[in-house]
Amino acid sequence: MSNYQELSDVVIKGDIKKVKEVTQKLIDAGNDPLSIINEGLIPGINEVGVRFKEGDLFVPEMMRSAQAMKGGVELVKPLMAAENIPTSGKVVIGTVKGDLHDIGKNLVIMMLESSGFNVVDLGVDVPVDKFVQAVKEHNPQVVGMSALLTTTMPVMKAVITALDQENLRSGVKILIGGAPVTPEYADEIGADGFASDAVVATDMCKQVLI
Ligand code: B12
Repeated sequence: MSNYQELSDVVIKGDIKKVKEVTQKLIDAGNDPLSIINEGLIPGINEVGVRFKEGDLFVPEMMRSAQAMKGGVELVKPLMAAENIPTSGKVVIGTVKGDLHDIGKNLVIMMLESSGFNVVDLGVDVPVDKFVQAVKEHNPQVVGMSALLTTTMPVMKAVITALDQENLRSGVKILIGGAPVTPEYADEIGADGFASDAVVATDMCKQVLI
């Protein structure tokens, strides 16, 4: 019998083969795909962060765990495939310049797409002008920015300032997220919202369209 704790443990170990195996078993046993992510994979990678901070493991291990987690997410992804809903809006999203973390951003994209949103993924390490260009080109209702490092959070402010300067804020809501980001920070830099996880992010994008 596989359980969520076992899945977290194999993410912590960075064992991609086992992560895939346990994820598949949980899927086969009929577990909810979102619970597999939220109760198995995410607690595992979060524990990796804690151990990294404490100096119990290092970047190569963190990298292996990230790869292992992605292996699990890939298996769950098809199960979240778009229910037959018409496209409800367009979101441009990226991880800001200097930051290579994309697991959380990709989960947000997965949830948005499975809720019928059309998502333009700018990837990681996205410079300010690329966000600005993308808003001009795609005319989205929402711009999403992800930052996982305290050192890259200020780039989100730089993007907002640039969009303001180009008069591109009307009709575009800016949502920010990532582990170190807070609602207070969102207020401080003039973002329209903050979401702590992919489900909340998707709900907020839906609200923008109402
Ligand atoms: C995996 C990981 C890595 C992997 C990333 C692989 C990848 N492809 O993403 C690798 C090994 C590459 C890595 C590298 C580094 N990392 Co790192 N990493 C992590 C770790 C363990 C997990 C991050 C993660 O994926 N979490 C799981 C996801 C699901 O959560 P999430 O990202 O928060 O996303 C959710 C929400 O925040 C929200 N959300 C996210 N984005 C968005 C966007 C929008 C628009 C919205 C609305 C919502 C939203 O929804 C998501 C889904 O629920 C964290 C620890 C942690 N707890 O955050 C450290 C952590 C972020 N890393 C850290 C550090 C220091 C580094 C390095 C500098 C290490 C080094 N010395 O080289 C480098 C930096 C590289 C760079 N330039 O970016 C520190 C940051 C400390 C700080 N205060 O800034 C952390 C906090 C670890 C620690 N405790 O010290 N890392």
